[in-house]
Amino acid sequence: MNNIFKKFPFTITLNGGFSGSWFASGAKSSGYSPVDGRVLPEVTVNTSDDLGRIVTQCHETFPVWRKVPAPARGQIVREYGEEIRKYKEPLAQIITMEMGKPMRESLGEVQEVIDICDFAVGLSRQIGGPSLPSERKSHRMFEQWHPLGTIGVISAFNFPMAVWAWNMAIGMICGNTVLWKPSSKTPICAIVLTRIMEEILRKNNLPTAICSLVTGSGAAIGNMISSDERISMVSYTGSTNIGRQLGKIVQERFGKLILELGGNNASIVTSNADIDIALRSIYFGALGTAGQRCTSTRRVIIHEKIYDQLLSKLTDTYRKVKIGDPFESKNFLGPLVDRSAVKAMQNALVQVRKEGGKILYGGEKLSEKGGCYITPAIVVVSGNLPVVKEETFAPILYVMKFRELDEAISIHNDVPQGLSSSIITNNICESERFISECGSDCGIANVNTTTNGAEIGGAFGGEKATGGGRESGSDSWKGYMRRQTCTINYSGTIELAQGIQLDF
Ligand code: UN1
Repeated sequence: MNNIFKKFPFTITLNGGFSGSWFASGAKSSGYSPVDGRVLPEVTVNTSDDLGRIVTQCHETFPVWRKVPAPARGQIVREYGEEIRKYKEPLAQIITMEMGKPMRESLGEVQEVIDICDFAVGLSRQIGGPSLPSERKSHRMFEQWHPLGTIGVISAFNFPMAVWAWNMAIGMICGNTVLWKPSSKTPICAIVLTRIMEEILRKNNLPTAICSLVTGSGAAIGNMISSDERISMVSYTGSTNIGRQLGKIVQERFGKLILELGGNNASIVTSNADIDIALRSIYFGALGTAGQRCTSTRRVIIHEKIYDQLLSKLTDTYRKVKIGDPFESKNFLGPLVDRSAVKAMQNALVQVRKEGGKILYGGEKLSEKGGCYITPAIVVVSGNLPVVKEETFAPILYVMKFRELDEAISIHNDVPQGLSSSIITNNICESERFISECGSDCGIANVNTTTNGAEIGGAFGGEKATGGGRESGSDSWKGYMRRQTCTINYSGTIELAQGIQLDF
């Protein structure tokens, strides 16, 4: 890791907290790399007292930042994106080292950081509301959007850079200060990204606490962020269970929330599917990031006519998948993030067997260094068994059969989560039904492509137990601002709405 740090033109100290300066008074902790089990550099994490100080700084910086015109805020984000472009390779290496995703995907993740910065720069000249007809003469009514304050971004290990970047880039151009609590599995990614932002803000004579960082225990710090009234909005990406708890705390104080929780994404493959497209979509959907994306394909619902053919091709492809060191480009599947993820995968497989599922392939722990490598599993199930309804963050693909499309759609929707979905078909009626109001109940519904790998330009998020939040593109920026409806009377007299007369 120290060799990677040398590629940056500044020193990187691993004090996990930043708000104008780097500090951390908690314990020193060091993780291990899932790539080979080597111990990662020690990070000093924050205490709850540190957090209090960081929130104060970040919050007190807000009045300065909100007065910077939005397009000028966009220029800061533009400069940041340009800096990230320069360090794409070492940043990707840090991701791979810290959480184990293959380099090709880490490079993709850094690209996502760059893309959202570009998107936010354009957006910084577009955030605004409509002008609306007033029912009163010589009155003008319109909507405008104001910054919220400090936003707390609690992100997960699986996208240790991109998910923060979605929130940071949009949050910053909207005029908010941003406090980031990364996953405790990936503090180094967060320290380096924040360090780059510090340089940009300093160069522009802006208070560096605009983008602050806190590391440490997820439970303690997450709860504190959620209950702190000075944090106007909490954007949480992670499990449905934690999201439910944090959501209640934020809601209790009427804070704003963006929840990006579990997915249980399925692809329906109909008898009119191009089998090769189905195979490739499922392959990347289920195996990308070793099944550790919120959008990973976890279930495949296959028409009975092509079931045997597709399943046998899928199993053959799984047999051939190259598993190993994620720094080596020949390998498609890297390790899981840590040994507890391996355990969780094995537990789910034991459970599904008990519930009547049949493991067709995989699920073995491999002997590679670090103890985090597994073979991906294909499991045949009769439907949404209890364990199938849960999100296991691992490459387990549950396969089911259907006869009628309506039946497939109802199997598809019969899970608590509602993030992403896809249908593989060349029949326009089938695809239209799938994306209609009677089709997929997910926030993302794709045709002839993967459930994962969403572009930053679209709104990202899902329904039901996925939490309902939207981040990234389209009009997701509205979640980062407060709306104000204004009525201006230039009539020279007073007229009330709804025809109400004054009696004097
Ligand atoms: C996530 O897993 O939390 O759609 C984010 C994708 C990525 C983002 C996933 N662009 O797979």
